[in-house]
Amino acid sequence: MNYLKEDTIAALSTAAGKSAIAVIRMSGNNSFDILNKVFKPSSSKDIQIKYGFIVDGNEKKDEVLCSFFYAPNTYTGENLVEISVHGNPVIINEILTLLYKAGARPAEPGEFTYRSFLNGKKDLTQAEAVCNLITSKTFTSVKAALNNVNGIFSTKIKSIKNSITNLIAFMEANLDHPEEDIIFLSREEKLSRVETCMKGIESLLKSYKVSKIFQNGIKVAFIGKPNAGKSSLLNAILGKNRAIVTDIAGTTTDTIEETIDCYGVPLTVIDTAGIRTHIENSIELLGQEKTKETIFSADVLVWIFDSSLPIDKNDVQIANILNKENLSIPIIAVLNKSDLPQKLNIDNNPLFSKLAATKISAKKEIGLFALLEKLTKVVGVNDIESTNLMINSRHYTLLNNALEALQKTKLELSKKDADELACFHAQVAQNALNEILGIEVKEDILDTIFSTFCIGK
Ligand SMILES: Nc1nc2c(ncn2[C@@H]2O[C@H](COP(=O)(O)OP(=O)(O)O)[C@@H](O)[C@H]2O)c(=O)[nH]1
Ligand SMILES: [Mg+2]
Repeated sequence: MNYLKEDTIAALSTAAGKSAIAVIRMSGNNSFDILNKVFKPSSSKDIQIKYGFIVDGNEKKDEVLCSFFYAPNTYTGENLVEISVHGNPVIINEILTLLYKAGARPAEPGEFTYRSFLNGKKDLTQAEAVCNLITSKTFTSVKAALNNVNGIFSTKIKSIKNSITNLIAFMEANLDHPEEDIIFLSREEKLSRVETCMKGIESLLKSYKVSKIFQNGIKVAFIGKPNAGKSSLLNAILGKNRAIVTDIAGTTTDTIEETIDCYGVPLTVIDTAGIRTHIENSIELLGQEKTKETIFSADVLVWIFDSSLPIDKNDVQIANILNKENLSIPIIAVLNKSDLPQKLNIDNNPLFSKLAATKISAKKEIGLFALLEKLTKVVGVNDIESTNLMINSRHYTLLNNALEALQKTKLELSKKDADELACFHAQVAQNALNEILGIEVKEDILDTIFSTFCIGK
């Protein structure tokens, strides 16, 4: 133990895991100095903290700190209190029961954030990102979620929407004053503005695929014949002995799954039972069935070969399984055991020649970074830095709707005297963008969004 009293110490005080808030405590002479180095105060919020006791009549229930946040400068926009209590579920339940008895009711999932949205503290994209901020699995996805919470995504949407609103105003002016020969905005200028808006939307749509990968991660299955080194590769990538490695073929009979942060992508790697023509027992048979299921649910396959041996009937069997299933997912061939004399040649065999191969040694940890890099590229994550927004499927659908409506606007504008229809389609695009921001959005859509939140957020 390192119990030097002069040190300033810091640790998480609340339970580990995902929750609406967590408290980090720091104590020591340098606490304030250290905090000043990393904390940027940004609000003039009226906050008051009081020390005291939660009581039931005369009976003390816990020693607590109550933070009072005064409306409207609070998370929800209403008067808000945070009670810091001792982290024992018994105490927590007791205090909640007291609050409910005294007149509060249990909050629904996401209801604090819902109120923040209703009170105009956050638009819908910002409110949605609060949930992503909690569930994001890597630093990169946290950063993207934070950008959304801070309104970077909504600013982009608002700017496109404002251009459309502006354009609609010009078109309506023309429609309202047909008798006057004034041209408020030339046809070319209108077209060029529509095209600029379309480009803006297209660029956001492009980020969707990568954004989804950063949020949901990708599933990579390690397949190959027994003893190729699948479990060794899993362990080498994880940096720990998660799977049993032996030179006895058929050691891995169940699938083993772990998630790592691979250049910001949550990468779930799955070690599978080796596939071979000769099966020793029913456990191995079940294991191989599971391997096949894993192959179907994976986003990428890493097919591991033992490069110290020539191709054998087991490799051929795997090739046949993969060919038969006509899989559309990417397959990376990994030639393992590059540290041993090389006897494998897959180039001249039509069953394997299409595979782009990567040489590694799982045992000596050679070529692992190149393999991970290849994995992220294969799923379409090329420019990690460009992925700084969180675009979900709701946004994606609405952005597509907006784009389609702008395409129609453009088409009408290129015809003669079709300003009315052009104007109509521009309004459809405007509505879709409004829905992204949560303006005029239907109640049931809001319910669906906020019901996925955790209680207390
Ligand atoms: N020389 C060498 N041996 C390896 C390498 N990778 C795995 N092995 C050995 O090959 C055997 C089978 O490895 P294992 O990871 O259990 O293979 P699996 O059946 O595909 O999971 C073990 O004895 C490992 O130590 C490597 O890169 N080089
Ligand atoms: Mg294994």
